[in-house]
Amino acid sequence: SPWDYAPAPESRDVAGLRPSYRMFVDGEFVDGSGQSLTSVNPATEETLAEVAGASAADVDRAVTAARAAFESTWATMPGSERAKYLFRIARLIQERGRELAVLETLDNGKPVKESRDTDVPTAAAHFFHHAGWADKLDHAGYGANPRPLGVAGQVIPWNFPLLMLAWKIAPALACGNTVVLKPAETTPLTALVFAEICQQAGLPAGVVNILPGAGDIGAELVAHPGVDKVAFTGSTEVGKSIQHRLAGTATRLTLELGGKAANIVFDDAPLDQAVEGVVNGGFFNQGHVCCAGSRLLVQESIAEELLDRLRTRVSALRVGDPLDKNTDVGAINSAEQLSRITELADTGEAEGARRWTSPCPLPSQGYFFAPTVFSEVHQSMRVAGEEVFGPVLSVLTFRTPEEAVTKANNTPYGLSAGIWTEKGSRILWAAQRVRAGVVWANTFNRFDPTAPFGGYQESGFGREGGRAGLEAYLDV
Ligand code: TXE
Repeated sequence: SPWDYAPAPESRDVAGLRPSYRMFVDGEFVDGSGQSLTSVNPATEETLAEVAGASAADVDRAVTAARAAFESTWATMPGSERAKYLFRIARLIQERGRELAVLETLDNGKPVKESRDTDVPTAAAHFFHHAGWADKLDHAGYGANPRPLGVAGQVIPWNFPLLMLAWKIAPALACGNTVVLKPAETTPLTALVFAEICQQAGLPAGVVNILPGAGDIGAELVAHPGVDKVAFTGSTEVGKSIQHRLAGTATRLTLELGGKAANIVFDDAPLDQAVEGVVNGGFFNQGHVCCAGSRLLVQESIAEELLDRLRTRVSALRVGDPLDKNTDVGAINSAEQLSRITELADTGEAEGARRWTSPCPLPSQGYFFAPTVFSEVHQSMRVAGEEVFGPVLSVLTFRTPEEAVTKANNTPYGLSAGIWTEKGSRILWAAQRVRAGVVWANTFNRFDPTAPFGGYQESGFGREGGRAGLEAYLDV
């Protein structure tokens, strides 16, 4: 069987796990005065570490430290000096890459080949890219004096803990802002190793502060009057609540929320390549991806053939131990997320879609969900409209390019889309009509710090990466 292979697990010792972790405020690791968190390995359900939790008073302390650092050093330091710190941080992420990859995999459940080949190198790339901006802002056509905004309050989710941190912190620091960041409650560990990296890089105290905590601490942080700019990545529901909370204040806000991306496969598409892209779109990172290609729109004439090939390919995905370098699909991040996925997938069957489940055996312990493909899906079904955020792909068909675009746009979201065709003219035609912040052509899930990433409609507003991402942290 395709799953018979000699496992070559990455050693968990590499992660340098400690029994407990403290929060990072004003350049020091300190105890929190809030509810402590327990970090659990979702692949085994074992406890990894106890983590200090922040209270409202800790939020206040961290924002005060960030303000002091902003005013005393960071904002007025020459960009060429800030660049040196960012380059140092980037290099330290690379040097400690294996440790970070294994720790991320333990804490999050994602396959180590993904944390090793995507999360960690892309996080380092974001620091390298923004380091390169820090000393050029005065010459980038913004006029005499582009200014940082002040203290950034940043809240991130659990699906790409280190990478989302890099997306948030690198541009903020490059522009001269200081940061208070709250990682997600289920995945705080790599953020705290990142805090160590800040110390190692000699970053001035207070420039970066990391406060582990649950949603209530995120709510305290975004509403703190000392915060000038809020950047949030997470659920659409919480994003909307933050928008309400900040209405009428002068706080700047960018939101990166959910998605329900369409991967559109035309009848002239290079099919082998399309199958790989569809699998990547649906199952990369267990489908815990805001821009996941969770809706496959396939042209009717090739639907059967594509589905056959897809099932064969998905059958070969190895689901299991995330530390095994051969694993393709790891663990679902939490018991809560597993039950959300299970519930939503069950509605697909109840509403009449055809359910196919990968025959790959699942481990007996841990939070796992077998890759699932729903065919005969109609647009009114919940699996076609709602973000599953799990390894579940819904397949719909279309006859004409116009119908494909209409169906792709039939969503309140608008984060990403994929187009598969040999025709360049069709790529341009469809990309202009699909309402999505990112449209990939004959590829999927490509991330690069030079390219702005962000959504339309209920996927949020603001961009991360590229020049647009930088401008979210500047007054010009
Ligand atoms: O998200 P939350 P959850 C979607 C996905 C998933 C669903 C629920 O569909 O199934 O959301 O996931 C912090 N004020 N996405 O519950 O609650 C929280 O502590 C400020 C898509 O994990 O939005 C965490 O740090 N902050 C998404 C972060 O928000 C608050 C990624 C995200 O948690 C808060 C994650 C509040 N009131 C989930 N409440 C994407 N765009 O990639 C919670 N938080």
